[in-house]
Amino acid sequence: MAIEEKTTPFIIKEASDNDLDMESLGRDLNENLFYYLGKSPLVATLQDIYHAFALTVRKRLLQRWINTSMAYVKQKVKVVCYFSAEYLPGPHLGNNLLNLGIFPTISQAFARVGANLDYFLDQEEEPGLGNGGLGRLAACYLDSLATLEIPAIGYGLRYEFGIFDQEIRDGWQAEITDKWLQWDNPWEIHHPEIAYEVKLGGCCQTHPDRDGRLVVHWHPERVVKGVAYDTPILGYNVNTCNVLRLWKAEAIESFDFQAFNKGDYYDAVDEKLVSENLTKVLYPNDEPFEGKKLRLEQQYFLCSCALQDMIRLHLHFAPNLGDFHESWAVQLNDTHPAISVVELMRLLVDERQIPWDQAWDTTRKVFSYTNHTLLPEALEKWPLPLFAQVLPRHLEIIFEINRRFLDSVRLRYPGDNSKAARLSLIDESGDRYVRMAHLACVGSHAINGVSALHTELLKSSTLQDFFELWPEKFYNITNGVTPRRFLALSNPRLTALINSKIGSDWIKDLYKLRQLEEFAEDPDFQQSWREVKLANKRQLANAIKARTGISVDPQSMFDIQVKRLHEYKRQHLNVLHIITLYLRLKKDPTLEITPRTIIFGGKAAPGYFMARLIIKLISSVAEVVNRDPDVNDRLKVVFFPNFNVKNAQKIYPAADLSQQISTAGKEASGTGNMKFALNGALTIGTLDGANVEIREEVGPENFFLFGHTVEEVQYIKAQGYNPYLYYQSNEHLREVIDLLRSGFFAHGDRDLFRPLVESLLYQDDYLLMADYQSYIERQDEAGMTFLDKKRWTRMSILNTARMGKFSSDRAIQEYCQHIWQVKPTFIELQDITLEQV
Ligand code: NTF
Repeated sequence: MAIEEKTTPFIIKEASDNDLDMESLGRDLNENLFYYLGKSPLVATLQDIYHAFALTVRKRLLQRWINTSMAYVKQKVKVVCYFSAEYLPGPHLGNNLLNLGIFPTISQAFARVGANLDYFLDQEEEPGLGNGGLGRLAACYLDSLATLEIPAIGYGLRYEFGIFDQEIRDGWQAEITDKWLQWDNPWEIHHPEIAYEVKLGGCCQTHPDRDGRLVVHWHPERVVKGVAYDTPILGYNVNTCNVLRLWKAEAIESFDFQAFNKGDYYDAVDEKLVSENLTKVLYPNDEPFEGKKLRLEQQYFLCSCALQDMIRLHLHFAPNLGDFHESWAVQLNDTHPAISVVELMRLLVDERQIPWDQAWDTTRKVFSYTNHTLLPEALEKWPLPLFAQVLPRHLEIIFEINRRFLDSVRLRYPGDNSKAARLSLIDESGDRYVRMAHLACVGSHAINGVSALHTELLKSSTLQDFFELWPEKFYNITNGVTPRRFLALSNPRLTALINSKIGSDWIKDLYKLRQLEEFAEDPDFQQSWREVKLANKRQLANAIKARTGISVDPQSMFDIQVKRLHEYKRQHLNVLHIITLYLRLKKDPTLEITPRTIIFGGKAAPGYFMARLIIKLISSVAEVVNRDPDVNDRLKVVFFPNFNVKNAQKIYPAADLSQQISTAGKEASGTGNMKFALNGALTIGTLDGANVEIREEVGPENFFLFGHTVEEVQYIKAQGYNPYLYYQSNEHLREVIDLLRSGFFAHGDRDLFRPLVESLLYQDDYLLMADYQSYIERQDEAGMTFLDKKRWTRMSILNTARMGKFSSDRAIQEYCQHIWQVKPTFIELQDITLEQV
């Protein structure tokens, strides 16, 4: 239709209520296949159809997104910016169908033509832009922000290679590069026009300006361009569609023409390659910190692009930056983006000549900081020479922040030099380092831990001096997970059963699950509950068979531990239990035991020797146990390769028992623990991280608790812990360790697992030996309880029913109220007209 014929000629996109009907969806799918991918339905592959379908859904998101951003601008709302070096959003298509409210109709439409929607959903390569809990938490928070209609932008990095894909070869982990971008990514929109220059290296000079004021000039060694790639993040059952904006590094000019003219083609291309290196790859380390120059450059690149973007947006609608803090709240997801405190100071003071005190006041009001770890080896600190090399101007600013800060500390604690040394942004106890956690604390108005226990430990240990200085800045905000992805989407059977009893309001208000309590003993409901679990277990059993070739019995107890491999998470304690069960069966092959399938999953940092060895140990024990006729299938051990969001969605719904067995005081929160319990798994766990609160909520009688408490761990260590004494005095433990060290699980090789055995006997930093006995006892109890179907089912229902607190919606509401001071903005779908644009 020609434009003149339209009744309202300026409408470029109509607000239509019917863009979700089958007819328009089907038409768009065909058009995308034809005009975008150049395929006829006859020759289209599964990947093509997925792609055309994704574009069809993206169109619906864009309609909502543009309405959302226009409403934010018009209403001049305060916006939350989540700064995170990692995001693990998982596959988008299924989640967007769910949030649009069209999952069931689409699934039926596919079924009508004899197709299974799941096959198409399975085509999506998930963005693995994170290592584990921290990145997944960021994704859950974006989901909740949109669902709660909070104006928000997620800022991050568009790594070309995300977390590696894991394969298991001969029992060892092999890392395969992740190629999530090998097919076009239909969810992102490339914005070459949204780009910023980021300086690196070089030196600084101070000159007087025309008015005689001293101004600093940073002469960088090189300049890289950051370009925006946007992914729409739709809320559940609302029109709010926020954005995840990821930065890709590019050369300022893709050719150095001077070099090219001289005929040096390779130099010309070189700059492009060097610049693009910046966002090439995600560092695959979970907790231990690695002080790599490129990593510091990545962190700074993220912060500089994001802050320049915010300032540009701000000045689009405001005359100056005077009220910047009233329009923006920035949450620092751990210290990875902490350099943004300094970058905002630089942008305000050096580039916009705002007086230091005013700039500092603004900065502190804008930022808040979440700490995610107490492990000393995970705390980021950059060697001064490296820092000076990459960010010379920022180091000067840090010195100035520190000078002023320490002056105030000395006034507060006269004569206490050790206090000042402990609080300082610079660690001067040996080689000098910049302490990023201290920078984040000083530059923020709020600091929070991620579980009640973790926050208390922060206040009494890691950040004790800061807590004494500024107790009013500290908050606890216990982590949460999104019930959309981790129940409604991943467990459709349980969702249908729950909905049949209490409706679907729980998807937006998880406390509503409490209404299930009244059915906990209802025999019919119990029966359906068990059928759902069994069906989910069958599905996982099929996946296990396909991935590993191992057959497992869906009737056995599925006892699961999935998370990054780390000594403090104690996957090897789980192995000690397996060997204990194995020895019992060897001694008495007729022994009655609860049949179990013990499933592991998780990646090890490529450079973490012990973590890799634990994977080899699990595979080796599995190989022996699974084949032994004395075991006769009553015990199966599986290492499920490549644990990621996609696989997680199959695993949590199929669990009977969730293993949360870290040494007390080591796991800041954990979020897998919440996903398991939400799906009706019972937990065997220590009093660590959010386990403490999960147990409080579900009731101690519905939780298998074991192990020493934080205080006991501290006491045992203070007394001079000797793990060897536990070996000597516990006969069963001794047999387990002896079998392990005999080479029994290593084809007679006594050396293979020696490093593990020796670390347990003579070092045991994570107290496996001290917790072994109580772990075995609680496992035995869990095994017995599992045989009592009614009791187990009741406990399982109560676990799900009492998980309300662990919704990421609750967590985000707390951030909004206590830290960000932001409110929801209702989004209406309206016509978008040329006049508005
Ligand atoms: C992790 N921290 C913690 O280890 C988990 O306990 C917690 O659940 C998640 O953060 C989310 O809060 C990290 O990954 C890091 F980077 F801080 F080490």
